[in-house]
Amino acid sequence: MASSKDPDDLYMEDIPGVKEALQNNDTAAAAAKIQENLKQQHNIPLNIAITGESGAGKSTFVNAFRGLCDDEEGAAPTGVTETTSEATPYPHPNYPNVMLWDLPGIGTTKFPAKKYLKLVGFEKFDFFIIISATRFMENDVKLAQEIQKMKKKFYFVHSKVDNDIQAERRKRDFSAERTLKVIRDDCVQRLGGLGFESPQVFLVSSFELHLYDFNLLHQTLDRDLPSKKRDALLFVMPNINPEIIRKKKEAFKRRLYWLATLSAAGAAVPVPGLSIAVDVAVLVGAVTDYVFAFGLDIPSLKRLSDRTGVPYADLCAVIFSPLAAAEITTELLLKVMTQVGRTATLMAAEEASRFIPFIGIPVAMVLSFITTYKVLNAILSELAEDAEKVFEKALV
Ligand SMILES: Nc1nc2c(ncn2[C@@H]2O[C@H](COP(=O)(O)OP(=O)(O)O)[C@@H](O)[C@H]2O)c(=O)[nH]1
Ligand SMILES: [Mg+2]
Repeated sequence: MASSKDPDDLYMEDIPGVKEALQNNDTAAAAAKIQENLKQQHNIPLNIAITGESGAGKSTFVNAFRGLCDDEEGAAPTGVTETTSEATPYPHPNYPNVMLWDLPGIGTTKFPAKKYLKLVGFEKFDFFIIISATRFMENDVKLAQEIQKMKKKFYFVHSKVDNDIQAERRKRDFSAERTLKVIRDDCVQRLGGLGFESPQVFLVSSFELHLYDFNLLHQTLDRDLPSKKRDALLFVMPNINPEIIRKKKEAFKRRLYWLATLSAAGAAVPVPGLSIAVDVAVLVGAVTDYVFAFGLDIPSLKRLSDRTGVPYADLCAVIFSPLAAAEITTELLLKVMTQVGRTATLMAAEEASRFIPFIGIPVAMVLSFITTYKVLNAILSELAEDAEKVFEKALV
């Protein structure tokens, strides 16, 4: 971001007209604008194309990215010979606005790159991931060049790197680092020979996304994506390290401001035990979002258990928040909010009051803002901590 401003402050200015509406005491208009904006943020589409030769590991990557086992219902079929020449969309289970497209290998379609891209409908994709399990081929390069011409982004991924490591491990002077460097150099050199000067190549294992370059791939995509699409990608990222979890928390924290303002605008029902009135449906939506992004909903936890072999009960055992591994209902959320609201420290109040951008609003509104901010912030922190504990249990 080319601004020296606090990113939180930038967020505050994001919804035009809200501040004015509140200053004019038009709380209904302010609430409507915020709600509309939150809804839009939630539905930002992201279409990711996965391409590469048959057997490269495209379908396996699509499943791993979505946290699915290869034999699960809704998973892309793997280890099968491609029979279709069309791109197959696979929505993320928790965020159907994010779609992974399993593309046929260009070789299987027998089309030149330009025609192939037209056939799969290249316009709709935000970027392409070109996968190869062996060496990148002429087809891969031609495709990349054509994608570039279409002003789209692409990323080279060398898959099944766990196999490479496994094979090298037998050698006496084995070093994982050195092996990875050799593979990377080889890919780069090969692509150079085919006409691509110093390309970036990511080494990935779909069976072990938390190792190797998958995290680097995310960082690179995050940097290249337009800012409004970054959170969409972030929220579907598997929890491959504590850093991802922290980033998710920060992204949600920026949105807290609007949720708190919404409750300050007060078009809502009162919460017993707390001196606030909130739009409970919106809060249920927000907290469900936290739980989904952290992978703490029951289906996500079950999938994680299936993928890692760590029993579901063991994963649940490290969870603290009553909102994780549970169905989030209005009743449950109100109960948790009341409990958290009573015990949440005042620390967050100061933090929250820093955000209130309009002076002269009624004290009740300020209180409502701060309370909602505090309560949601406490819930968010608890869930992030749970996500970290689950991550540790499952992968460390
Ligand atoms: N060891 C290992 N095998 C993989 C990996 N990705 C895919 N495979 C295997 O490679 C084979 C082909 O994978 P698939 O996803 O069907 O390839 P596609 O034809 O490109 O969709 C399957 O047997 C997968 O299990 C990986 O990261 N590591
Ligand atoms: Mg496939």
